[in-house]
Amino acid sequence: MRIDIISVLPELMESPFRTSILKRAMDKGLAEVHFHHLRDWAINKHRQIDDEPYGGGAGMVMMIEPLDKCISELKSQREYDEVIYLTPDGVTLNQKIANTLSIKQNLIFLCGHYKGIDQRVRDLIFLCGHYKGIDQRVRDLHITKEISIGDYVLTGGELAACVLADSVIRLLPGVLNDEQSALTDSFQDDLLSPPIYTRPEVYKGLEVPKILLSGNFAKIEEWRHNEALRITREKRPDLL
Ligand code: 6GU
Repeated sequence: MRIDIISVLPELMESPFRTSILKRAMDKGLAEVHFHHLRDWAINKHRQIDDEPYGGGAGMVMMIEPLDKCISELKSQREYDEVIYLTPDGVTLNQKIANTLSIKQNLIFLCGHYKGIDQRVRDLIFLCGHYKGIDQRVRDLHITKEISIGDYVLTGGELAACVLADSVIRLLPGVLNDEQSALTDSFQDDLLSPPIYTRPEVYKGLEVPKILLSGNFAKIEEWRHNEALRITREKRPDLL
């Protein structure tokens, strides 16, 4: 999988991909993440990429032209399965979306900043795939999905892009050591995970459930499933 991330602050996203599991995924060649500084497609020598909103008001708006140039250039190099705009008013990320994206080849993530991007870029989403109806000069400029990572506001889409990339990359075959571990995640079958324990069997009087020491794997699986149901009912009844 290849992810191209477009941002005005790519440096904000460097360390997550240089650490631990994501780093190993990159080192093994299972995932490639490329950062693109939007200012490299700026419209003038001041490297301008944003401007004041028409009609007045607070904050700056990311201009359409640098976005068009940047996305068009990337699309001239390879085909992309999705162009995803990270924005607090997008569809809320969940495990199902991560699963769906994890089987794609090439993705573009566009990080919003300031007040966001010019609405004309977002309006093109509705024309996705219907090239006939749109002005050919903007045929490369449509985003295909808008994703949020939750109902709160961040300073920009960069941290959200890292969250989205992490949720997708960890699902790629070979990224997790124990192939099973993504399959038994919370949410993977719409249930939260059952409790887990490790040595010692007793710590200051706190005991591990006896069933887990029994060696009866059928019973253990049954116990885990029932616990997952109980915990989900207790903490997230909305998932059931
Ligand atoms: Cl994708 N961007 C920003 N700026 N804030 C967010 C978000 C995205 N998702 C949740 N909050």
